[in-house]
Amino acid sequence: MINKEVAKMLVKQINLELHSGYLYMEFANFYEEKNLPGFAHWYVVQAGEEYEHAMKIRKFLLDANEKVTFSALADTDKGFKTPKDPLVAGLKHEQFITASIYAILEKAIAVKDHLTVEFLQWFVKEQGEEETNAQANIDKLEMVGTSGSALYLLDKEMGHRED
Ligand code: OFO
Repeated sequence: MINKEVAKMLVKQINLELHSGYLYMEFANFYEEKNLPGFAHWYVVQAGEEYEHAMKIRKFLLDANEKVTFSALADTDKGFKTPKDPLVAGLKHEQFITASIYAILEKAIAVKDHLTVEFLQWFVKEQGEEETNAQANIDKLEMVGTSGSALYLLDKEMGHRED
């Protein structure tokens, strides 16, 4: 039903999506430590989204009768110093994930795996949103600058994220 090499790339993508969630939970750990519970919440919600992305790919593969197995997750980035550091790392990470999705899509196009090409359209759109959100978080924090009270309010706003 789907091309074997493409299926292999999708299995790897499951690992990357789970790793994204792992990474974002590490961001949340950092923000908790910095007394920014709103930012921590935002990334806990984001980690949940990443889990959903992984499960979406898993289901697609299983529905196509492909074998799915999991492998170890890579370690997370640590050593952040300022509240902006994880946000910048988050944008870079999403750009990396977008490139990975594009690589699978390009392979699927090359081998005429139309089912996967169609399936990945959702991820193409989603990655556009992920990068926009990551950039928006950086922009907001830059706007706030070093003002403690503005950061407090921004943290409150981040804490309102529902999905
Ligand atoms: Fe799954 O979108 Fe972020 O990584």
